[in-house]
Amino acid sequence: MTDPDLSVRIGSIELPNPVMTASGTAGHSTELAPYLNIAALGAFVVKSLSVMPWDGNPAPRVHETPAGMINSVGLQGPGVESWCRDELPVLVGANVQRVVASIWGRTVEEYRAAAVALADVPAEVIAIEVNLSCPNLDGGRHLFAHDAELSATVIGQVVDSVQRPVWAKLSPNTDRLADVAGAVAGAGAEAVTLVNTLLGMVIDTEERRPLLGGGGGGLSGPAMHPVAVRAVYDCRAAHPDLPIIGVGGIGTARDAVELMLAGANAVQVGTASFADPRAPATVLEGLRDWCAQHEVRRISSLVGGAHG
Ligand code: RRO
Repeated sequence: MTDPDLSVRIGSIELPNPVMTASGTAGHSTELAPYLNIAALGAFVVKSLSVMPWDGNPAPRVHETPAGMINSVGLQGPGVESWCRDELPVLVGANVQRVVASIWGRTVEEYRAAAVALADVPAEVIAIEVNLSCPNLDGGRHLFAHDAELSATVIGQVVDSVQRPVWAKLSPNTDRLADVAGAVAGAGAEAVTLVNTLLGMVIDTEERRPLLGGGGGGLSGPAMHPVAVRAVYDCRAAHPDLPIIGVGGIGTARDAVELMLAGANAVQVGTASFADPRAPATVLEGLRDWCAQHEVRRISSLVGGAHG
C-alpha cells in the first residue's frame, strides 16, 4: 500500500497530520526540539499565556498518580508580549510553521487583551486555542468552561480581536460539555479541544495536608483517557459537523485512533511527553504504521467511525 494520507482538516485549516502537542506539556518554545522533530508535527501548541507574566503556584507542582499524574502548575508563563518577542521567533527560526498559541485570563477583559496582544503575530501562528478550562485558577471553583454563556462571551471577544481561527479548550468537569461546545461554536470557535484535566487532589498522609502546593490539581494521563473518549464521543453525537481535537491520556497510536473513532478530527499528546519527550513523534509514526496495517488510505476516514 502507498503511504497513508495523514492530512486532516480543522475548520479552515489543513494539517499534514493529526498529531499536536497538548498545551502545557511542551513548553513555550523549542524545549522539546532536542528530542523530536517538532516541525513535523501537525501543529505545535504552546503552554497557555496571559496578557501579563504569571508566576504560577508554589511547589510541588506535579505528582505521579496511579496511571497518570496530577498538576498544579498554576498557569506560569512569561506573558503574551514577552513570548512574541523572545520565544515565538525561536520556534519559527526552528522551522516550526504551525504554531498554536494558547491563551488564558481571569476575566473576559483579560482574555480579550491577550488576544489583542496576539493580533500581529506572524503567519506561522495558525490558530489561537482559548483555554477556558484550567483547573488551577481560583482553586478550580469558577471554570469559564462550566458556563456556556460566559464561554461564548469570551470566544466572541477573542474572535473579534484576532484574524485567526479560534479553538476553545473545554473542561471534562461538567455534564454540560456538549452545550458549552455548541455555545462556543455559535460564538465563532472553529473547533473545540476536548478535554483539559480532571479536578483532583492528593493528600500527603504524613503531613495530613494536600500534597500539591496549590492544594488541588488537574489529573491527566492514561487514567483519564476513557473520560476524554466519552467527552469526544458525546460531543460528536451532539455536533456532527463541529471540528474536535481530542486530548487525554494518549500514549500510543491506538489511543489516538480510539479518540478519532470517537469523533476527533485531530489529537494532542500531553502527559506521555513527561515520561518520554519523544511521545508525540512516536504516536505520529505509530499512526502511519497503524493505517498501513489496517489498510486505511486516509486517516480522516476514521473520524467518528465508532458512531453507528
Ligand atoms: O498551568 C496549569 O496549572 C494548568 C493549566 Br493552564 C491547564 O489548562 N490545565 C492543567 O491541568 N494545568
